[in-house]
Amino acid sequence: MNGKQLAAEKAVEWIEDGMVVGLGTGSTAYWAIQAIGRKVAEGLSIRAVATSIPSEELARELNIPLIPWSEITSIDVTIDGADEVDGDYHLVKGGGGALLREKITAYASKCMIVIVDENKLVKQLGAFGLPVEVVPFAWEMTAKHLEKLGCKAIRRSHSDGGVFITDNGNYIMDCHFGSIQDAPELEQKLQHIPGIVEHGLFIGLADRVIIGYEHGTVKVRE
Ligand code: ABF
Repeated sequence: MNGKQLAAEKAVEWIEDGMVVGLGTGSTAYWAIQAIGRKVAEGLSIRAVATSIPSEELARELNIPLIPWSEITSIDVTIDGADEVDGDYHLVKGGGGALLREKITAYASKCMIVIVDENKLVKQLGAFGLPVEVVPFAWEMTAKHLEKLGCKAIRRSHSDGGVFITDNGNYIMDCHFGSIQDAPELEQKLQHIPGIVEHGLFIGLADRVIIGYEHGTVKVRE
């Protein structure tokens, strides 16, 4: 098993019968959903919500019971990946383009477990372009407002050049700051720019961080 798989398998140990579970997005969350699928096949009784259409499709393939958001009042545990994790457990997420649904899910969760391999640990956020979801209307103007914060904002596109559209019909601006000195301060500034739907700074949302190492160990930080 690689670090991502180790972290994912460990995280699933916290899932118990009767829970409502948030299913993350990305290649690390993929392994958690696979592990949950195995436990469901062995009789674990849970209900789940997914943070993206691909994760929803994977859950259906694995017969993990999905429920509408209208039927839940909270989520017990969400397991999701991240692109960067700093020492304060602030995260950069959204490399997979699912940050809006991921943040809605994390915010509604009693416990959010972040699963990463060692490569995601950073001293300072920002080397990874901060994903920001914006509405298509006047996106170029929104990009200008983002760049005034000190980044290069690039609209995400697919390798074939087509514009990346989120599950919610919006664009992703990848904002290259180089380094983010004060993530909470940047979060406050982002909240005030009209046209931004959500951003990939997850401040104070991670309750537990599980790190898988290539040499086979797993660390849990509460
Ligand atoms: C998702 O996990 C995204 O927010 C984040 O970009 C991604 C991390 O990617 P991976 O787990 O594939 O390394 O939650």
